[in-house]
Amino acid sequence: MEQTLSIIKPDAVAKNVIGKIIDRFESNGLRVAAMKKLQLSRADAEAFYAVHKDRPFFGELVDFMVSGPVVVSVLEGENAVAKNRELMGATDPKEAAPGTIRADFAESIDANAVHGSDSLENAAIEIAFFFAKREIV
Ligand code: IDP
Ligand code: MG
Repeated sequence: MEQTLSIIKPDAVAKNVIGKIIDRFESNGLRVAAMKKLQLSRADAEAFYAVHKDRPFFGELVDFMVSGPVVVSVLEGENAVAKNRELMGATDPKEAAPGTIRADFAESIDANAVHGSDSLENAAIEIAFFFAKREIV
């Protein structure tokens, strides 16, 4: 059993497809162990994406992540980290495989509907960023 962090980004929340995205997880062997909707502050977004702080798109990424509310979840299941990444599809929705969340719900490489942890180690760090232990059940 693994846990991973998922974020439904502001573009997908604005499109009112939270339920459709969560259904992709639930229909593919993942369960929601924790979930909340919140508005990230600029400090939150900068801290969460600190690994990308030297990338040219960092400013745009932060602007986008604070542009509206997000839904943050802990997803649990067998190979949850890799399974979530598979269901998400490639970072650029134009390159995402048909039937993936980004192919179906995302518009562009910056407004790409979802975030998912890229390793078990980062999943633990990202889960702890958003959730207290007692909120994960
Ligand atoms: P990932 O979300 O598929 O793991 P990362 O490379 O970790 O992709 O990038 C984090 C986020 O930064 C992406 O999801 C996307 O929102 C944004 N991003 C990545 N590359 C670009 C780019 O070239 N232009 C604008 N935004 C980008
Ligand atoms: Mg990433």
